[in-house]
Amino acid sequence: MSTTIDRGTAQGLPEWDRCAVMGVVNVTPDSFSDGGRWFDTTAAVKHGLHLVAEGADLVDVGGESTRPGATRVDEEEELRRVIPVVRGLAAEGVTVSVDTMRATVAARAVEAGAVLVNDVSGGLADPAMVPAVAAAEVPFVVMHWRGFSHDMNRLAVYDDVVREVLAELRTRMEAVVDGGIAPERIVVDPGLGFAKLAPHDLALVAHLPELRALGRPLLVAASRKRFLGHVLTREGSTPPPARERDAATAAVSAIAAHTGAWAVRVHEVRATADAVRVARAVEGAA
Ligand code: PMM
Repeated sequence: MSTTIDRGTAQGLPEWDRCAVMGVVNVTPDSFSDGGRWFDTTAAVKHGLHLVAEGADLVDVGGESTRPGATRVDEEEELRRVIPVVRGLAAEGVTVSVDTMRATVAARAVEAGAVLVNDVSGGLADPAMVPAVAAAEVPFVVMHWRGFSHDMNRLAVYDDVVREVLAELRTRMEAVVDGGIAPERIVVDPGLGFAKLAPHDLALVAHLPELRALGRPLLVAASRKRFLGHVLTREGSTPPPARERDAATAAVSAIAAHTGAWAVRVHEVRATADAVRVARAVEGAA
């Protein structure tokens, strides 16, 4: 089967002939969707391997919760949580990315075997991040971000969310290239749920092809997020908890894969692994 959708690639990463699946290992006691369950190195490594067995192509390891309202963890603690898990998974041959806003954590994670730096702030939170990633010569996720979790709801104000996210991502891409990161190593991400309300997230998912027009591979991370809770809420009832949003997450994965996303980032891998394979088969039959 030939690939009909050009998803782009990031220099330094393996290439997949379909949308890749990034499994999430949050080594935190408080992440909104799987908080606390993997807060131990051995359990976190085991969970990462389980995600690979379920079909994850790469595993994203993070030690700081970015859920709305979250306060920051200190650097020592973040290192303590993340580095042994990155090392353990890399030693097992897993393609590992590190989810961090700190340059020191990113650099140490790359030394421990991470091959991708996923910074939800796109380099804005730590001025040392862009030079560190440039020096490490690894790919870098530039996510759309307007501010730290404690006040990101206040920043969720847009006239035209798609146009503004595109413009702000373009500006960030230019800044990181000016900072020494090769354009071929950039991955872009609309940052669903970050300074965004449900209608903003839905509009971004509806306009993924426009984001592809930025010319870089696109990462989409809808997994278990609030906008899905919003969509799934029955009249007169409260939103289903995060853990009950995996089927909805897989639906977004199918849409994202079908519209050219390079990868989707999810907590529960199996349904999304199926979704991206169905999207691939449909693509091949077009
Ligand atoms: N969202 C979260 C964490 N990391 N990384 C990228 N690139 N994009 C995202 O949207 C993103 C992320 C928050 O979700 P979690 O706490 O459930 O992992």
